[in-house]
Amino acid sequence: MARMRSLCFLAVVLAALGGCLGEEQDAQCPSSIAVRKRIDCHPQPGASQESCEARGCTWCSSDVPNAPWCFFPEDSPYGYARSGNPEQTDKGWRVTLNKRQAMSLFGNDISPIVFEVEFQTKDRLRFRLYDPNAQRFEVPLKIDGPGVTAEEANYEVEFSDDSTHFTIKRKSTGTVLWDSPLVDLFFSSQFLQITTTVPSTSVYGFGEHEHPTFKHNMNFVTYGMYARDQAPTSFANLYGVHPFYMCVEPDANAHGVLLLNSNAQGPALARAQQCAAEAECQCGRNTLLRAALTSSEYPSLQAIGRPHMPAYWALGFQLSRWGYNSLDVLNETVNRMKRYDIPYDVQHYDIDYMERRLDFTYDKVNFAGLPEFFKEMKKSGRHNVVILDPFIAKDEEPGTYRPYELGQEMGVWVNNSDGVTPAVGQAWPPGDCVFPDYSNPRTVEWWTQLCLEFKDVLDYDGIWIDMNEPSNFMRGQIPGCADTEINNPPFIPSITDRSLAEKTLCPDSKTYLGEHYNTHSLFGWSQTEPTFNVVQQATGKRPFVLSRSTFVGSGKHTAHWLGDNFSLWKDLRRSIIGIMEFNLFGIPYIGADICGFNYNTTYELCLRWMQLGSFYPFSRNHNSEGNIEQDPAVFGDEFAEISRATLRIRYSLLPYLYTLFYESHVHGGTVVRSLMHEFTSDPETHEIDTAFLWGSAFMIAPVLEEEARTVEVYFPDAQWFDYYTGRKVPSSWKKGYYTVYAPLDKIPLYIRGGYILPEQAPATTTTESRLNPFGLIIALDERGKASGSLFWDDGDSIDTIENENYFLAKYKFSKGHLKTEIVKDGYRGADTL
Ligand code: MIG
Repeated sequence: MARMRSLCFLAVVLAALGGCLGEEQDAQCPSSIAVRKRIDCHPQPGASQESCEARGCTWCSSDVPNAPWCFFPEDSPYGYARSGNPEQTDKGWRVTLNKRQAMSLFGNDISPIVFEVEFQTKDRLRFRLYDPNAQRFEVPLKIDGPGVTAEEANYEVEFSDDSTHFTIKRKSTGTVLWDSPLVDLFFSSQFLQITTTVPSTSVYGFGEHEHPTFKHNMNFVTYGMYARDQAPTSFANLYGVHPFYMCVEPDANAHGVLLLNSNAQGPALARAQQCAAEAECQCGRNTLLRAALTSSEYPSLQAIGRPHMPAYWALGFQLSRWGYNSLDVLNETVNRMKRYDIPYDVQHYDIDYMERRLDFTYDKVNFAGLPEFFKEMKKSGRHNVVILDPFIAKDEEPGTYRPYELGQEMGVWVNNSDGVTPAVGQAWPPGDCVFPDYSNPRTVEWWTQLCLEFKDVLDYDGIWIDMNEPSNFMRGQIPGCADTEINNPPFIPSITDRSLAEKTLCPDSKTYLGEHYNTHSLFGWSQTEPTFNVVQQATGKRPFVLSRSTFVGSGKHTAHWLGDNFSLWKDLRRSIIGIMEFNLFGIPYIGADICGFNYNTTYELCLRWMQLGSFYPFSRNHNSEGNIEQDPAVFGDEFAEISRATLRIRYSLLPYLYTLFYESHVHGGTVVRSLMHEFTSDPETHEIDTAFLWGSAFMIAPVLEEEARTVEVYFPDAQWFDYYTGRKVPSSWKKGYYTVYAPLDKIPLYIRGGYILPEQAPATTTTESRLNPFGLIIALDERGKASGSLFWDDGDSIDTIENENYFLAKYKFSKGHLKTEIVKDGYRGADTL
């Protein structure tokens, strides 16, 4: 039997929601453990009864798909036991754990280990498991808090009386949020496993993955995490790493858990019973498991850093294509966009603008006149974003390619295991290439200098950083990876190819922060902040950065898109899940390639995608090389008119969207959110991932199926108004699904009563729309009340909030009167509008 599991594996078990159904149990089994409660004792492939029993575990087959056949026995003598009493520390306490028996899954088990609890804030606690006798790699993210006493904290951490579990409880309700049996705990040099039980099956998060549903299925699914250049495919590890989940408790409280680890890892989710689920986490070598428990919204707390404030223009519609291949083709595209007057703010330039795919060059033949083209785009109120890859060609004629020569001189590359010679791989540029190590301050200096100089060549407004997993078109660098423990660990989580070197560098490569084994998934993250800073320096304006690889906290500096999706209806649908998840990960400025990247799109798919994509926070139509053109102006009059109309709705609501970004930048929280997020106590909403909200008040219910002319829309308990007519939906439409009409030219949109949304007359660019009159949409609730706010500033200056150069108004409507409270009057631009 081939079983797959991962390096950091997190399992989750649910408490009874009104009584459990019978547990499934195989009568033939020597064990009374319910099948769904089994904890895998042979997480690597190739288990047999012999190898299983040899390690003292129980072997028994099962019909339940993916259930482990080799599992820990009842009353397992393994794992760790507490030794002695907890000792007080600054912000909490710590206790020593000793291994109970010599049984090892992958060798080099560590004992004793320390379990430490810190009460960072009332709502956030962190626990760490570490080796007291060795310095191991830690993710260089400082997650700390002022500290509160155990009495002040809203959570209680306990070891059970018999010391076999540690649990975290919500004090106010007694709900157990975390419950780890110490017998399942493994802490060894290259393997870490922890299991826990969660209080419900409403579990969300874990990325970056393409998930078939927003709320996770718990039938022994495993989500491998390790940054990878991989087109979205179910259960494959993708570009970024976000080991975070949120769980909605049975009483509609919610908590989030971050497993702060950058090694290859693979949370697995299983449902222990009909009404319970179970989790395990197995991590890589040099692992410190640090879990930070937050209150309901992980990005709402300062823990990981709040999202950056995008420029106003960045909320406009954006166009991209890999494979314009010439300025003529691009010109034609732009002209037809103008001819149809389709709102459009940003043009992206993919690698075909470069000369032979060399960073910091442009193709002077096929894109002759590109610098002038940038200037014209600018003059028309638009902005330009250029792509840069992390690959630097090393074999150009001496004296002709400064990015390489300067980098070589400064010593900025990722090195081989010797720590001295640069790692050499192959990717887009001709010949061999080297990889800048952005975790090295010298590399940041080098990158900054080149990006600043390039600004004089192409007057860009933003930088798109692609392929920064980092990708490499080989398995490891030249000449391949040595067969060592670090390159071939005894256990590899369920990541694609079960190799840490496939499509990237060897794990033993050296970066400034440490071995690639530990820092691999931090590559894109480490490139992002320096790129943000240099764009800011180069433009003197609010930076735009679009990064493919992200990690915990990336939202502070970057936008993200969901990668190389396919022009398929399934991908249209799943993009909603992706944008909701990235909002949970603190990267609200997120979108998917509209009309799909891989494959040729079709008229209807692309049209429905333009409608949905008009409501992505990051709204960009992008296409891969060799596919038919798919910009909204290429399919003729009807298509262009529908796209124009939908984008004009987006543009008119941009003041609302911008205000939501302000809120998320200043207070945390999401911009796009699920219905569950707003109507948490309605269990029906927990499953909904076909519709979503902008903030609290604007529901988007797109058509997701071919030939469909209706949509089943769930209306949670609130007063809803049809956006198009301003009319109330029928008063009987409460807490239920209703069929609404959605002809080809319409995406169903609803406004929630009780809210005030600022709007502004739309135009072809935000540069123009920002000069138009404002309005307020006031949607009353059943009591005739509504409230809302408007944030406004000049849209692209740096730090307008910190410098108080902004306008903020709060609106309240009741008893037929609108009251405006000016909270901040630091920006005048809106006065006359
Ligand atoms: O190997 O730059 O995800 O958006 O168009 C492909 C070319 C490299 C991958 C990106 C995609 C981009 C493409 N890039």
